[in-house]
Amino acid sequence: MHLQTATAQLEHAIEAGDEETAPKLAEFLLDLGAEPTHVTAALSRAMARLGKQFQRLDIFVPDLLVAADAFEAAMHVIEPALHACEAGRQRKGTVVIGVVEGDIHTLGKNLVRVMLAADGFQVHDLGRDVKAARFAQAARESKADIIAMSALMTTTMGRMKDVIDVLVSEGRRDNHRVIVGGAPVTQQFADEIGADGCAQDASRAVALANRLLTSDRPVGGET
Ligand code: B12
Repeated sequence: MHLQTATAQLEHAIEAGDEETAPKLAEFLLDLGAEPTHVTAALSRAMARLGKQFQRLDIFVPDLLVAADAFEAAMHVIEPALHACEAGRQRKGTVVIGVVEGDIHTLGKNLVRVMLAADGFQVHDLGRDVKAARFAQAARESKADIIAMSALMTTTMGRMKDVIDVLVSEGRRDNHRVIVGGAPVTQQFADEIGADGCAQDASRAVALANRLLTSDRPVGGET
């Protein structure tokens, strides 16, 4: 089977919520010599299409749930491949990552986590529905260089500012870089809430994290 055909079939398997076929096709693509990021891009495209169908009421929450399971199953195959690509890299900074309070969309955050870890960052994943105080506490305890927040809904993205407010009120804003992302998050929004940057996908998130750690302002400092 051709790379293009297998990629299309993988996207179809995600959209159909086929938890058994999706990882097999992901594996097959890797065997064909596809880059792991080629596969993750296909997974993301499928979810984006589902989002549009969901918005048009062509599909419903249970459809998204089975698609999410298929996505996760494929990611289990991709994750070791991503790490293998980056094997031998030296440890970079520490990142605390999570999905903000009220939000349970984890797939994007997981992809960012996996790619940051594969690039050599030490990543502490706080999971989903994470309260502002918890982000701040975890960052303090792990002396995180970067706090990475994900939000997928216009109704929850405002919670990102709460985390920055906690850091400011504790006098620790300068100890950590703050990066934000998720479908509704824009550069303008990141600027408005005083974040240090945002990125539209996991590869750009990794580039952003690297860029921030090599710029002037010291981070991960004293608590
Ligand atoms: C899958 C999905 C679900 C699944 C999530 C399963 C899971 N385990 O994550 C389930 C079924 C649980 C779900 C539930 C709901 N969902 Co939903 N969901 C989606 C959907 C279709 C795809 C999201 C996704 O996983 N994308 C794939 C990943 C890979 O992409 P991503 O998340 O965007 O992440 C990438 C980038 O954004 C970036 N990124 C992400 N995080 C970060 C963080 C940092 C720091 C950086 C730098 C970058 C970065 O990099 C990632 C990788 O490339 C979106 C549609 C969409 N367009 O986003 C709707 C969507 C987000 N959901 C929506 C809604 C309304 C809901 C529900 C309220 C539905 C309901 N009636 O119950 C609930 C909310 C539950 C809650 N409290 O959170 C709306 C939100 C509308 C809004 N207000 O903004 C959307 C936009 C659908 C729509 N078009 O209406 N959902």
